[in-house]
Parts: sequence; structure tokens; C-alpha cells
Amino acid sequence: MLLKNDISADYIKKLTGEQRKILCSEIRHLLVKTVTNTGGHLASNLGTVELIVAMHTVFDTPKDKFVFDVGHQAYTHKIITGRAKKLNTIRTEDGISGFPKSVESEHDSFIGGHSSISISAALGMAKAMELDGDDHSVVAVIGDGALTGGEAYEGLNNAGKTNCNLVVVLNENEMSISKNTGALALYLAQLKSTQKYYKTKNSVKDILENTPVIGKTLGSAARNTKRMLKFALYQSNLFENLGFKYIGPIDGHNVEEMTEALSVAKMMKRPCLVHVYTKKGKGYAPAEENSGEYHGISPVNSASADTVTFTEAFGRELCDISRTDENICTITAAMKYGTGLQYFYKEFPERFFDVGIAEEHAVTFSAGLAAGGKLPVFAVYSSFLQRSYDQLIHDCSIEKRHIVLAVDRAGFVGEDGETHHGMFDVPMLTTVPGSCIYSPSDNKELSFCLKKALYDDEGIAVLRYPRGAAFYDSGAKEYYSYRHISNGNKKIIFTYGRITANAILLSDKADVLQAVRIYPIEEKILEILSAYDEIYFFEEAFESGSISEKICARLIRNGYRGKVSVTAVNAFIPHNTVVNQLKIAGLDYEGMKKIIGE
Ligand SMILES: Cc1ncc(C[n+]2csc(CCOP(=O)(O)OP(=O)(O)O)c2C)c(N)n1
Repeated sequence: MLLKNDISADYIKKLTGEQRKILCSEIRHLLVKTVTNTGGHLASNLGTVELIVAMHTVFDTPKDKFVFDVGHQAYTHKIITGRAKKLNTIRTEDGISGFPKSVESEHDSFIGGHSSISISAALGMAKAMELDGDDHSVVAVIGDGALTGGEAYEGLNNAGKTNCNLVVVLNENEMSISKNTGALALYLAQLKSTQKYYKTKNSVKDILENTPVIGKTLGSAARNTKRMLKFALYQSNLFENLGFKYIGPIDGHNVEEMTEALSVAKMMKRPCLVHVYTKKGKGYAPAEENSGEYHGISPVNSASADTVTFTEAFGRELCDISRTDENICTITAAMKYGTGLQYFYKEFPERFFDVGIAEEHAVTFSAGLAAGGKLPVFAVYSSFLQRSYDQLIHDCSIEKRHIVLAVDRAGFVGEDGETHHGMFDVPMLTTVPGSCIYSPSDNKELSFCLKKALYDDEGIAVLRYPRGAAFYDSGAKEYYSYRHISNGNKKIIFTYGRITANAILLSDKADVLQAVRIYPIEEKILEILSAYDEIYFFEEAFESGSISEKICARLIRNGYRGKVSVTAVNAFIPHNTVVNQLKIAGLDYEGMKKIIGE
């Protein structure tokens, strides 16, 4: 057994090529055994085992820096950098994160979670090194899915004109979560199929002749000039034209070839793109056959999905409505299944648009559809919508474009942790003039709210709902913008969304005011709250900029002199179960009970 608990990059560097190959299969075995139990991003990690082993063979972290785009594919990096024995704790309370995190390890040079940022971050680090006279390299690993995001091009554009020691590894597997879409996917496929290596290239010879100091591993690679020349550069592709040296395409499951290619890239001492092709889910048949389903899997003991999630309720309801409304178009940023749009896609493929990981584009594209007379519904995770703030203001709000945002994963998301919580949609969207926000507490309310958002609102109409299923049955038979449950208490709870279920269980101790249309804040809500001595706000959203803050400000302006207490989210709460995250924030039943007191 070559895979040991305390495995390190130094250890890997000492292995023979054959041993590294064996090590890769052992790592793959560990990944399948562990992640099918803990849950996590299985398919993406199975695809990057050889790549990461090759990276650690050639480079020396933390002096050299690795930036993993999204960061969902870095488990092998965690294994090699002292975290093998913690792999079985991944994504659990006090365990290691499913993404790179610099507080977790000095080998994790930059946070992971959101897509398409790696080239910009890596370039910044490479520039900082250059300014400090540090000769080490920065390696960004980016998938073809993440390369559909606009920021990746902003990074390429700025990197190509520098002389930084920057290596971009493009990991192409033809998949985002679903099949990768767009013209770029076609372009990369073409580039890959060209398979044309230049046998001799002056530029490579130059590098070999003009590289004065090379390490031991590189020295032996450099001596093997003939083999290296096969990685010589294929000129005149998109990346070359942007100022990168291009190496590839390389079989991303061949450790030796990749070690050589990366060694060449390292020696170049200038921006260099290494194009590797891999198989998502490699080595585990179910994940190879259905990499979409195995992109992210749930822990083995997680609750069975016999209740209909908010996501599914939204997807099916929208599909029903769209049968009689040909104007409805749907948009996803590479999250067809995650947002429940697969039902719509199946019935109305011509009105469905997967735009790639391009949330900014998705908002402006939606505004364009609206300008063209369509009724666009952009379904997006709350945390990924964050990058579209300007598009919402400039492209939608000013000219009052009517678009519907189906904001999924609003609230705590559990195991993905702080990068994925949907806490900022409320603070963000309430500052976009003309927006209207609904936060149903179960699927029945969701259904009524969706129709309101589609047909009764103007401008940006938002439907926000969390991951998973509702905590209760609201019994709603028709739309209401708020619900006041009054038992004659002096105290009142104000809340909305799924945690309404907890509040209602406390309605013998405090009356409850549940908002369903949470923004704009209705006068009637202020009127009801003003009549109570004590108001307890509970909100599954970030406190700064929350609805609670806004209501408090207006109550004070109106002269309210009673007691107020606000419990909302104030911190980045790490990976855990949703149940525990709600508990940590004081938003579970027990927490609420304690806060309102007897
Ligand atoms: C801004 C943003 N939007 C959406 C996502 C969700 N997401 C995570 S991984 C992924 C697909 C990434 O594909 P690729 O980069 O090719 O990596 P692969 O999983 O294929 O290895 C998506 C859409 C995200 N992390 N960030």
C-alpha cells in the first residue's frame, strides 16, 4: 500500500512513475469508499486524481500556490497535504471543508466555492510574488464548466500581457454539472480533436537552453528533451492569441505525461496554459456513466427524499403554468437539475436556456428577453446571484424590466458551508428599486406566490425558498401576503420562510406574524407589530440589511417604544447539517423558545 495517512508531496516526488500510477488508483479507491458514505463532490474528484498527483510531483506548496476553481475537485490535494486521515470528516461539523480554505491549511492558498475566479486570484498572487522577487509559481486549475464564466476571461485577458509565473491548467471533461454548453465547449472539443503536436519548436528549445536553474526533477525531465518536445506548443489558438503559451492537449489520466507537461510549464516562467482532458467520475462506473448525478452526492444517512422539496415544487408548478403561457422562458446558469428546471426543459426545450456558469449574463439576457416581450424566469441559487447585482440595478431595475427570479438555496445550505449559504439575497435585493420579494414557508404558499410573481408584479419579482423540503404544512388555500396568528399574547414573533414552522409551534407563548410577501414592507405589518409590547424578529438571512432592521427603523420613526429583539444571521457559519446551522444561529425551535422566554 503506497497510500499512507501522512502522505506528502515530498513522498510523492520520491516515487517512481509506476508507483505514482499505483498511488492514484489507491487514492481513487479511498475517494469512492469515503465519499459514497460522507457525501460530497465525487465525480469531479475522481477526474482530477492524476492531475493533482502530477501537480504535487512538480511543484512545492505552500511556496508554489495552487488555486482550484470552485474548489470542489481538490480532495486529492487535501489527501496529499496532510488531511488523508480527516477525509472521512469532510463536510461534517468540525471536520474538513469540501472546498479549499486557507484557514484549514497553508497548502490551500485561496478559498473555493464560487466559480470562475481562479485565474484572477492566481494572477494576483503571481504578481505579488513577482513584486517580492519570489520565483515560485502559481497554478490555477479551472474546468471547462468554470471557463464559461465571464471572470475567467477577465483573468486571461490580464494575465496574457504579463510575464508572471502563472500556469493555468484547463481541465476539460465536457461536463459542467450537466453537459457543458455554448460555443466554447465546441471550440475546446475541436482543439482537443486536433491532437497535433509540433515535433520541434524553437520556443521549447529556447526554454531548455535558457533555463539556468532547474530542480532535480526538472533536471531529469529537461534531459529527456525528446519526450518534452512532444508537448511543444500548438500555436494560434484562443489561448495563444491571448498571450499564453499553450501546452496540450494532454491525457489527464496519464501521470507521467502530465508531470512532464507541468515541468515544461513551470520552466517557462511566463503565463502558460496546460490543456488536459479527463473523464469525470473516472474509475467508478456509476459516476462515469452518470457524472451529473454523482457531481455532488448526499451523505448515506441523510433523510430520504420522500417529501417534495421547494425546488421540485417550483419546477413542476412552473411547468404546469407554462403549458398555457407560451411567453414564459426559463434560464439557468448551469444548474438545470439543481434548480428543478429539468421538467420545463423536457417539455419546452426551445424556451429553456442553459447559459453556462454566467449569472451576470443570465440576468441581462433575461432583461433582454423581457424587453422582447417574453416572461423570463431565471432560477438561480441565492449565493450565485450575488455576482449579478449591477445587472439587476442597471439592466433590469431602471427600465422596470419584468423578470422573475426563482432564488433557490435561500438560507442555510448545510454541508457546502459558508460559500453557499443564501444569506445575502434579502439585503441585496431589497436595495434594488422596484423589487418585490416573496418567501413562502411551504410548497402551497410557493405555488400561490409564483403566480403572483409572474402575473401581478412589475419589475423584478423574487421568489426565495430554501434547500430541501418545508418543515410543516401551512394549510394555505389561497394567497396571503402575511398571516397573523393571534392568541392574545403581549409578545409577537415576526418571521418568514421555512422557520415560520418553528414560530407557529410557539404561538401559545407569543403571537406570530408571518410575512409571505416580505418586501416591500406593508403598512399593515407595521400596524400589527406596533400593538405589541415586545417584538421578536427571527430571520434566516443576513442581519445587516435584513427585513427586521428595516422594520425596526420604520417602527422607531413611527414612535414605537416597546422592546425589540432581532435574531438573524451574523456570521459565516461553516459546513454542518442545516438543522445544526439553524441551531447555531438561534433559529431552531429551541433557540426561538429560549429567546422569547416564558
Ligand atoms: C458562480 C457559481 N455558479 C454555479 C456554481 C455551481 N457549480 C459548481 S461546480 C459546477 C460545474 C463546474 O464544472 P467544471 O468547472 O467543468 O468542473 P467539473 O465538475 O466538470 O470538474 C457548477 C455549475 C458555482 N460553484 N459557482
